[in-house]
Amino acid sequence: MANSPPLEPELLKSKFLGCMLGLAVGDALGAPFEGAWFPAPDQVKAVAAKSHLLRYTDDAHMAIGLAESLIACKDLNGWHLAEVFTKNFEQEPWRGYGPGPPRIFKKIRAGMSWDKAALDIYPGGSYGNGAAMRVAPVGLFYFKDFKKLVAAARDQSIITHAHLLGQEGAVLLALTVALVTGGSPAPASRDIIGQLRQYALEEVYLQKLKCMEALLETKDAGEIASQLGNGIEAFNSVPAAICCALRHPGSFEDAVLEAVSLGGDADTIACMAGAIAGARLGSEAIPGQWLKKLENKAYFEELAVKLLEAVI
Ligand code: F2R
Ligand code: MG
Ligand code: MG
Repeated sequence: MANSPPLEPELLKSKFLGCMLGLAVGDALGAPFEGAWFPAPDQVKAVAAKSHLLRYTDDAHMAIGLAESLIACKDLNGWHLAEVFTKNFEQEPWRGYGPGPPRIFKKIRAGMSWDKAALDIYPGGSYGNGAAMRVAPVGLFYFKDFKKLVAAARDQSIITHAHLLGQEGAVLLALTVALVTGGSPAPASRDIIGQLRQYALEEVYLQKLKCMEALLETKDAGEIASQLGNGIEAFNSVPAAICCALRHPGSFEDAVLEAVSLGGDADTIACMAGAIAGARLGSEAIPGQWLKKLENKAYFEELAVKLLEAVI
């Protein structure tokens, strides 16, 4: 981040680990509640406590692909990333992917260009939250350069989510991750909202960012879902996830449990909130009883460290 003093290497490592582990933990905690009606935080904790394995879904699976490609190419390369997404989906198609991406991967496998395959699945491209749910590694990789971050967040979207509303959801999520990664202490929640408002171009996001300030203080979490949404569309989930993370700047657990408790697209909202909360607070803030059950925990850690090595 421009004008900020450099962070201590150990602190930065903890933040990169916190982001990659946090998105996976959020996805796995939310997965049993995707489509549920406002589950209570205690119910979410109880289900996690009974599980032997916290299994992640397409959200974290695609974030893995994005991290792998950024590490391999040392930049966002659309051709390479499209191939990695396609290969990873072919290896684990059972991760609960949205309806559009598997059709796009088939076209990419048949030789279609990475920036064309998504254009005719939905009118104007998809505005689903699939581009935002996976974008956190872009926020880490480009946390010092917001111009490159915005371009990379859009390019990685175009592979599956070409609609401007899908792209903008990814830009806002990646920017939030970068803002909380680069500052120590991270900027105050109101300042983050103010910065996001300078980058938002689409009216629906501008309007929701405006509502978010008042929601920072509300006691009624149901208001978040009713004003910001809890659905599969990027504009109905990215603002809610950012809001949950910004409402709880000192607690990973509270941010993620609140995100799951919104119901609707619970795994995805919690994945995005977990990425932000983990990047802000570091890996030590993630409850150990969740971390020790996280599927492929060591691989998320390996990717976080390699992403960090690529940027310092
Ligand atoms: N797929 C799911 N959940 C379904 C249940 C999974 C089940 N548990 C299992 O085990 O299989 N969740 C995942 O999908 C979401 C991300 O979806 P993505 O990648 O954005 O998909 P898609 O198809 O691009 O868009 C989703 C829907 O948005 C609407 N939509 C998008 N663009 C539109 C447009 N231009 N016009 C009209 N509608 C548009 C459509 O309804 C799409 O189906 C995450 O929740 C992830 O967890
Ligand atoms: Mg999912
Ligand atoms: Mg979901």
